[in-house]
Amino acid sequence: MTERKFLEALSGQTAFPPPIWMMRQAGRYLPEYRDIRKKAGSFLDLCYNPDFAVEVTLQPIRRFGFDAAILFSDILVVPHALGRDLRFEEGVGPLMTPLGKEDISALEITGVHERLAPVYETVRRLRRELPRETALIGFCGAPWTVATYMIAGRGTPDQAPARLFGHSSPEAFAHLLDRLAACSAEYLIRQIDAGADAVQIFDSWAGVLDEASFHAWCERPVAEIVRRVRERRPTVPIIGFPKGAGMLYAGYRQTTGVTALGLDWTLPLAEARRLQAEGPIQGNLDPMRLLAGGRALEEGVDAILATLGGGPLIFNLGHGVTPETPVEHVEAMVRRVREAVR
Ligand code: 1CP
Repeated sequence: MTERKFLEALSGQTAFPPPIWMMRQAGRYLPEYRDIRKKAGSFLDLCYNPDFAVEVTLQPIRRFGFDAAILFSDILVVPHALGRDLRFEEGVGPLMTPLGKEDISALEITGVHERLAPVYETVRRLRRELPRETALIGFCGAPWTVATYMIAGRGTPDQAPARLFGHSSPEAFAHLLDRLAACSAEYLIRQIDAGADAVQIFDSWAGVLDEASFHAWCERPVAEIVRRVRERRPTVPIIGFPKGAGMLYAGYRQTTGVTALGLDWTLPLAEARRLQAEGPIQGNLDPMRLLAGGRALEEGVDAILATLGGGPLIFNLGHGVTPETPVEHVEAMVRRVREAVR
C-alpha cells in the first residue's frame, strides 16, 4: 500500500486499486461496536466520550485496514451544541424539539466550541493512535440537512416540514442556514487543527429539492463553509456529498469549491466518469449490493472499478452501511477492491 493513498486520490492522483473506506464504517453491523454501545449508555454519551469514540473509530480500521478513518460522532452534535435538545431513540433515530422561526435568534452561538471540546479531543487522540498511512476524516452535516432535523424534530421521508418552512419563511430560513454555515465552518477548522487530514460535508437530503432551492439551500451554504475553511486552512481537501443530487451534481464542484464529489449509487457510472474528468470522486456502491453479497456485490464492485478505476477515485458506498450487513460481506468487498487488476 502506498502511504496516504486516500490523500493522494484527493490531490487528483490515480491509483489502482483505489483507496477504500465506507460511510458509517463504525456502527451496529460490528459486534465490537454493539459491545461499546452498551457500555457507553446513550448514543450521545458515546459521541461525547473520547475514550469510547476513539475506540469505535478504530474498530473498522483494525478489522479491514481501510485507507481512511472517519471521526465517530454525528451531524446533530452541532445543533445540540447550539442549545437544541437532542436524543436518539432505539429504532426511531434522532428526536429534537421542532424549531420555530422565533427560536433561530435564540441559538446559543457563544460557548458552542466549548461544548464540542470532547469531539476535538477525540480527533487529537485519533491522529496520535492511527497508523501514519491511515488518513483521518473530520465531518459536519451541511446546513440544509442539519436544518431538516431541527425543523421536523426527527427524520422524515421527504423533508416536507423543512421545505415548507423554507418556502413560507425564506428570510428566517436563510438566517438559520447562515448561522449553521458559520458554526459548521469553525467546527471543521477546529477538527483540522486537532488533526483531521480531510473533511466531508454530508448533505444527505440534497435530493429532495427543486433546482432553485438546491442552489439556495444546498450549494450556497456549502460554498460559504468551503470559503471560510479555505480562507484559514487552504490546503485541506474537502469532500462534498450532496446525496441524490442527480443532474445537479454537474455544477456542484464548481459552485461550492469542494475538492471531491461524493456520489450516491443512483448516479449513472458514465455521468460519474464525466464528473471525474474535473476532479476526484468518491463512491458509489449501493449498500444493498453489500448487504446481498455474492454476485450482486461482485458485479457492483467490478462495474465501478472498470468505469472509474482509470481516474482519481476513492472507493466507497453510495450511502452508509446498514446494521444488518454481514461482516463477511465487507471483508469480501475489501478483498475484491484490493485484489483487482487492470
Ligand atoms: O444506535 C446507534 O448506534 C446509532 C446509530 C448512529 C450512528 C452509528 C447514528 C444515529 N449516527 C451514527 C454515527 C454517524 N452519523 C457517523 C459516524 C461515522 C461513520 O460514518 O462511521 C456519521 C458520519 C454520521 C452522520 C449522519 N448522522 C448523517 C449523514 C450521513 C448519512 O448517513 O446520511 C445523518 C443524516 C445523521 C442523522 C442520524 N444519526 C443517527 C441516525 C439513525 C440518523 C438518521 C436519521 C434519519 O434520517 O432517519
